[in-house]
Amino acid sequence: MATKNLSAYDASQVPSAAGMRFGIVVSEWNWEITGALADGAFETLLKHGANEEDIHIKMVPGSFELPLGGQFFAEAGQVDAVILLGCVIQGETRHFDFICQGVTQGAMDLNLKYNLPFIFGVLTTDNQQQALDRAGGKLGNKGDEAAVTAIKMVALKKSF
Ligand code: DLZ
Repeated sequence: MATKNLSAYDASQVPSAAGMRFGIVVSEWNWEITGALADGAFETLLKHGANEEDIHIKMVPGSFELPLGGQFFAEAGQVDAVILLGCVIQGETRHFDFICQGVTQGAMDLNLKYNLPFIFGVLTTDNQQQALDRAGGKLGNKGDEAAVTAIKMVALKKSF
């Protein structure tokens, strides 16, 4: 169980996102949650200096499709980082495990294949309340955290 607020960070330690280009891929499944994650990520990128026209948002049907949506961004070649946002909630079957395994491995593979940051902003929770708590609720917003991670990784890459 997360014990820290996902939106709590030292803003002075975040590089400027001015001039950085971002793709955001959002899963439509559990939209009440993922829409809030997307809002958090978008607002956080703007807060740190990204230009609105440099942030491109695309939807995919479910979290399983997030890696392919991310790959479409990479193949188009016009972003510096891609944020993958989804929410997988435990059900009665093992579907949860297969989706989580697929999206996690898929995201890692993309990072290394394209030498581009693909940020894992997927909530994997036991129930809806845990997800709400992490999508703008009492534990902050994982979308904010994903955006900050994206900015930091783009800056890191530029530093080499
Ligand atoms: C099918 C399914 C189920 C049962 N649960 C979720 C979920 O909790 N979160 C989510 O993002 N997607 C879910 N999906 C849809 C799959 O991610 C995927 O879209 C379908 O299996 C089609 O490939």
